[in-house]
Amino acid sequence: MKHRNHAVPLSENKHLLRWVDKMAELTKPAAIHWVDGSEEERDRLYAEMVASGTLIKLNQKLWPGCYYARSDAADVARVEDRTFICSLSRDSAGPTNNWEDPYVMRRKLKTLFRGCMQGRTMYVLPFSMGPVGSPMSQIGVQLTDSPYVVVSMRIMTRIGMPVFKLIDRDEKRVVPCMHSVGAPLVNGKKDVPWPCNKEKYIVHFPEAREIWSYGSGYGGNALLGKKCFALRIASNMARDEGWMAEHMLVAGVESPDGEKTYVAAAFPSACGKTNFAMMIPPKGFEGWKVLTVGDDIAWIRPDKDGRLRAINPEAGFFGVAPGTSKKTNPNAMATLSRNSIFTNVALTPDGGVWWEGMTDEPPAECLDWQGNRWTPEIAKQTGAKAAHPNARFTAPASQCPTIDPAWEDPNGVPIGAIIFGGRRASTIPLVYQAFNWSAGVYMGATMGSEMTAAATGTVGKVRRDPMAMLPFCGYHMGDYFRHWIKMQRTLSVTPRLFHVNWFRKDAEGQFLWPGFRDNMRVLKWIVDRVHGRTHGQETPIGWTPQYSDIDWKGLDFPKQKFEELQNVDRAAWKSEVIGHEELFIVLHDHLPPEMIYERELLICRL
Ligand code: SAT
Ligand code: MN
Repeated sequence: MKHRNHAVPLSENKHLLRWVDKMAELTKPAAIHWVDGSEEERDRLYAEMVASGTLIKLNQKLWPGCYYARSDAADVARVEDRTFICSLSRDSAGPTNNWEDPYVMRRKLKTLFRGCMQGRTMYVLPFSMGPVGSPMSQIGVQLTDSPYVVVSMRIMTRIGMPVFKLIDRDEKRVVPCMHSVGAPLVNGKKDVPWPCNKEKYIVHFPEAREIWSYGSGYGGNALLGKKCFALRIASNMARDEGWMAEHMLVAGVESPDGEKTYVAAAFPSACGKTNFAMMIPPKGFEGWKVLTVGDDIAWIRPDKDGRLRAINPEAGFFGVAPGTSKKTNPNAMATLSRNSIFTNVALTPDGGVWWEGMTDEPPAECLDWQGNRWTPEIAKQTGAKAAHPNARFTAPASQCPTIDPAWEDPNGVPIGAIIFGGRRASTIPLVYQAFNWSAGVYMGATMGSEMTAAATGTVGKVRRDPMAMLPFCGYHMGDYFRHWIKMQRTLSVTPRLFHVNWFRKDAEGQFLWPGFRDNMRVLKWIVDRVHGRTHGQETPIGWTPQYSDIDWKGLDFPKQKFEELQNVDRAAWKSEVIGHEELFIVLHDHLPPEMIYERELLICRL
């Protein structure tokens, strides 16, 4: 292949060319690189980053095509308190988002971005969220001074020439995504492996459909197709256009006789969406299969027959590494075995990677996520972790052994059930089904979960996280509930709505449920409910399975323990409902009346 001169624009779109000029004028990069998405380009970027110290090339015999990065110790997760929804009015952003006047914010951003790319290359990175050309897809262009972001986005989205071609056809609005690590190389300043800035801004302009991100190179802060576009901006598009942008995995359940049922499931970050999406059925479920469409984000739209269909807007998995193993998720392990990027895990002496939970036996020694010597003894003495708790793998979805044959279907897959779930030590049963759509919306709206390391904050504290969208809904949460309620009117078949909790504990603080593969037993009950062929027992909170409704083949699980798991404690639920108030009070002036009715009905039933 002829070597491409990346300084030459790869698009003829006047708006795009003008915008790139304007942004270069503002940020003053030393060079501009138009990203074609080729393998040659990828290899060159990897080689440059290895030379500059940003990446370490892993042992290619053990980890073919894999690279390793250590971030700055202060740039390790999404920064929710630095994330802004700058809608024209404060009211449209709602009380759960940080808001700033868009004019004030634009002025601030201009100051921050002025000259911020000096000494660096500005990459012009076109990407498609969803299969290129699908009617359900959207396109964006990210300008970034981080080559790490370029190679990561190459895995996580569809990038390069095919997208420039789409842009040149000028049929779809392009979402401009401006990104800088905020570390100009001026006055002979030497570069560091992970440039970033102490001051961080992750900014969304919902009306202009625009994203500006400054100061961070990590995950959802910097890979702007992910949470910024596919959730915060897309939730605004979806509300306006009658579809849904959700923080959900999508998986297909195939029965031994070939019946296929797709489910979408909303769990907060780092609560097991990736494991669930790639589940291997347990002993006793021979012939059953779970196939993976997506592990994090779903775009869902009614088709012409009034059925909800979903696509995965992403093309890769940005999964939490710690805890991932051949035992807990062999499909993820196979997916990440090649052509992947590892960030903030540990580096082993043979040029491989390791993280807590990957193997039963830790390596005798390794370098931790900050490059310090780590041994199991040091860990015992100091509590030091080899991998950061939010260490991630970035791996191509196409490499997943259970990837669904329809995962790139431009029209998406039909959704039979939507499952909500959180991490809750008490009160919430293993599984229950909402009585109907509006009760289900209430169920999703009042979801709570103990916080994890995926965001900076207090790990372990229960926070209300409606539909797992609290940090990702790009407009007023009350209006978002209203949109959910309204969606039902456009449907002829409504998916059934469920709630699961794999994390309930007994009085001794031990998990009651084995989880992982055994979640298939719960999933099978859900699928049977969707097809109307199993029993549901009426309780104050919804329909629940009885012991005999669950398929226990291959697992010896005592009935009494199941009943403890499913127990609806009325006193605990009464305080749970008071907990719901906490969020409803702040949303009150936008809350749809259905939420109040559902709450009253629930209180009456209790
Ligand atoms: O950092 S990301 O937002 O991409 C991952 C997550 O928190 O789910
Ligand atoms: Mn997520």
